Amino acid sequence: MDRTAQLTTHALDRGIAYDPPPALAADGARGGRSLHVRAAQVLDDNWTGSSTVPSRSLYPHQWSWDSAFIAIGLRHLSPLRAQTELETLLAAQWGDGRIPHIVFNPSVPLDAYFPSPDFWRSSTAGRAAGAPRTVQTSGIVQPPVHALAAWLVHLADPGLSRARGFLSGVYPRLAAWHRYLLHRRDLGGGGLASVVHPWEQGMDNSPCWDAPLARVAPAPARSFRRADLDHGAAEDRPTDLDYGRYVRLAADYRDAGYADRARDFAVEDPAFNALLIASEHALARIARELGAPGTARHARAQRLTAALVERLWDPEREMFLCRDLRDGADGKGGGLIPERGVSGLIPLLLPTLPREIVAALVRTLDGPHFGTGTRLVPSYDLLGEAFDPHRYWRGPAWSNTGWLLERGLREHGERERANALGEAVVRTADASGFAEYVDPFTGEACGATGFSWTAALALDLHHQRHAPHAGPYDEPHNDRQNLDKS
Ligand code: 9WN
Repeated sequence: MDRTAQLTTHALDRGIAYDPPPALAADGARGGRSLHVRAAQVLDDNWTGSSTVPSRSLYPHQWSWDSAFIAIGLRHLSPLRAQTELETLLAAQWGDGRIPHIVFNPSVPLDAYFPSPDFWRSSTAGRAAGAPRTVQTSGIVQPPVHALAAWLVHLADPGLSRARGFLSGVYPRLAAWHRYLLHRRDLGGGGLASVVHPWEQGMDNSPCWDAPLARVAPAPARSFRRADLDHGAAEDRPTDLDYGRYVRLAADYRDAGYADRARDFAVEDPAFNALLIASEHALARIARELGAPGTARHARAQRLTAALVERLWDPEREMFLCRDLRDGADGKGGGLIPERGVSGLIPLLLPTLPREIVAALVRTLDGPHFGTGTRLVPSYDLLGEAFDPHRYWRGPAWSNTGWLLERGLREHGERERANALGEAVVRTADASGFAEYVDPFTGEACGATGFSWTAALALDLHHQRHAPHAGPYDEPHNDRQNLDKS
């Protein structure tokens, strides 16, 4: 059997695909099982055969940015499964380039999750935008973490990746995805991508959305039935009023054939754009691996970083803010929303961020608005009026934002801070049963347990501890400079 076939057979085993390396097996052992094994078990339980559900109970389909984070962890268990996770998602891409935020599993009953496929009606309402006919999807998007994930997945096993043509298969789709965001979604005209629904940004009920959402007339409560409350505690979830507004925005977008133009809700978000930029840098690396120069993509990523600073940086608050495109004009088409969400720290990821902005972001992370003393970073301002340590994106700590900030700190040489944050994320993930989110002070589990990205990213951070020589893009440090010039 050749190497690819061997790997394929091995990785397709449904059990825990890889035995952990000895150092990882011993590390963090609890009840005789290591963190590696416990996290792998979650990912195994949530694997459907071609992708991974975020949670069997609460989110029983494939979600876009979840799959990217999941692939980043899965690469340590089965690089093949990690590649498949991304390929399955990308197969549901629309003709206009958008990657839908949910790809529905047809064998799951319609009432298991709301809004279900009969709400989105992708294959009819999305026809003009090129929705696929063979699979049902939602019509909105989520943050573009995918090219970054594809690059990290490739690096986990370049031999398998080349043998399967993984990067050459995903590259055109990822390029079309970025094109869609940069062209169709530049609703503010300043070069950044906008989100047209809070679900698109991924931090659904962040207080940053309260003001722009207040303008939206909610759909009547009797017109839909929430399925999330069958599985999650009402006090940990968005309110019914939030849901009424989510439904109204999504229905209006659908009824307009998912056409992109300025809408009731249109916001430029720092995390969404920072992820697009980080992914554009990753796409440059992918291009280079495929034999094309990545120079133009690195240059575009640098221009986008400058636009992010120009449009969203708030020097007084020392963090990035969201721009509400429908607010009274401030000369840049809209106004900055004066709320501190964790999203405004995520640009720390970006390699060409000006030095003084990096220093300011690190101060903000340590300061009274985000410094918890536990090292966990809350999703929203500890001193903000709307802060709630248990309610979804209004205060709890999430491991995906922890993972992104850990990476940002490492990128800018803040090794000790990165280590402390990474350790806090891993420890809390494990102790909480891989909870969806946690109280940032106590680590108490909130939302679903056995949550896929919590397990995947804990696994990734855990492996990273044992590969201290890897740089932020997982290449050895001395390869980095050459890559940046490519
Ligand atoms: C709506 C799946 C998703 C995450 C989001 C998170 C939550 C959905 C919901 O779950 O959103 O997309 O029903 O609340 O906010 O970030 O991708 O895990």
